[in-house]
Amino acid sequence: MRIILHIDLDAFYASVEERDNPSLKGKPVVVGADPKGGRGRGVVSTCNYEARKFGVRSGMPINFAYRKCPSCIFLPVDMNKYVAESIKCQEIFRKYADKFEIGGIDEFYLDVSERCKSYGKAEELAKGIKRELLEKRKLTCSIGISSNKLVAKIAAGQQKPDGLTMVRADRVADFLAPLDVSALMGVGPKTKAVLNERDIRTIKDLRKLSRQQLTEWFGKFGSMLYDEARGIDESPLIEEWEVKSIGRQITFPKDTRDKKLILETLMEIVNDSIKQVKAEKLKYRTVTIKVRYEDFYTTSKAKSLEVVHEDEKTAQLVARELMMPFLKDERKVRLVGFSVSKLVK
Ligand code: TTP
Ligand code: MG
Repeated sequence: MRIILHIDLDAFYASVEERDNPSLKGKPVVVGADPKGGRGRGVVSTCNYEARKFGVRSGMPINFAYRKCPSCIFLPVDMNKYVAESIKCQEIFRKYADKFEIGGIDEFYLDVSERCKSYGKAEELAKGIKRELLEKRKLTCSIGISSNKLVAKIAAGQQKPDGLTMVRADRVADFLAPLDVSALMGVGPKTKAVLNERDIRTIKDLRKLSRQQLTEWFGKFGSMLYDEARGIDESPLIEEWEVKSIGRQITFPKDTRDKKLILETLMEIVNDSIKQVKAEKLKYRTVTIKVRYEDFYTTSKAKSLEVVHEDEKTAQLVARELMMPFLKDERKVRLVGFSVSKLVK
């Protein structure tokens, strides 16, 4: 039998900003695009729990958020800072795991089956993780403990922020029964609508359907849903390094057609990005560049390399080659971007 922990940091980007700027303490904070007094474009990345009281949510257009809470403090997204913080947190969490999987920038799975022979031990371990995170990084997280990834993740979301929810193997079915079907992996608005139309709202309702019925409606995913509704999930932890990409972009102070300036700027961000790649002991396989013209038309081009690289030289050459055709355009350039992906440890 396995014991799996799921850790999800609370209001991650906003918590990092609050920690680093104590004057924000207790105030509603939104991290995302610039609201420009209600005329801004782009969305909310996240917000702290104070801002959530006003109805602000991740993914909401930033000017909606501004209307809901003009007194909120709006901060830009500082991705480099959050990536660096995520890595610091991982260093803490990894020590507590037999196997470790990165689920996203602020979520992690820990298989602790070998070191914890009981749920009681796992609960103590989880408390230790929370203590060390608070002490060393001044952050809080919510942890779910159960017999697989699916239920551990759902459990982690039950008592946010700063929660700890343990669902022993024999309690899984009861724990899931009253929850909304959207709690399950892969059930988005579309699947939920199909189910709700047939009056299926909770996971308990979902269990009334046969595997065959669900497969008819949803194909292979239907069969997965049948298992999920019963809390069955055998999927192992995937330990591979999974940071999606590392990159930068720069908007020129003035739109420009100056090829030299554009290429120099591109090389600067190439070098910055590769520095980060090296610092994180990664290698890259794919190079992407991005161009936005004065009319905001935005385009990008990528190239995948035969083997992985870690040097600036290759990145510079490929980035330059990818950029050349875009410099033939009549339009002035407003922004250039660069990133590497397919990263491996
Ligand atoms: P989440 O863990 O979904 O959200 P959160 O950590 O901000 O808040 P919670 O306490 O509910 O866990 O996402 C982690 C980070 O990912 C979040 O801080 C910002 C980013 N993010 C986006 O940029 N856009 C989004 O739509 C979501 C959901 C998250
Ligand atoms: Mg989170």
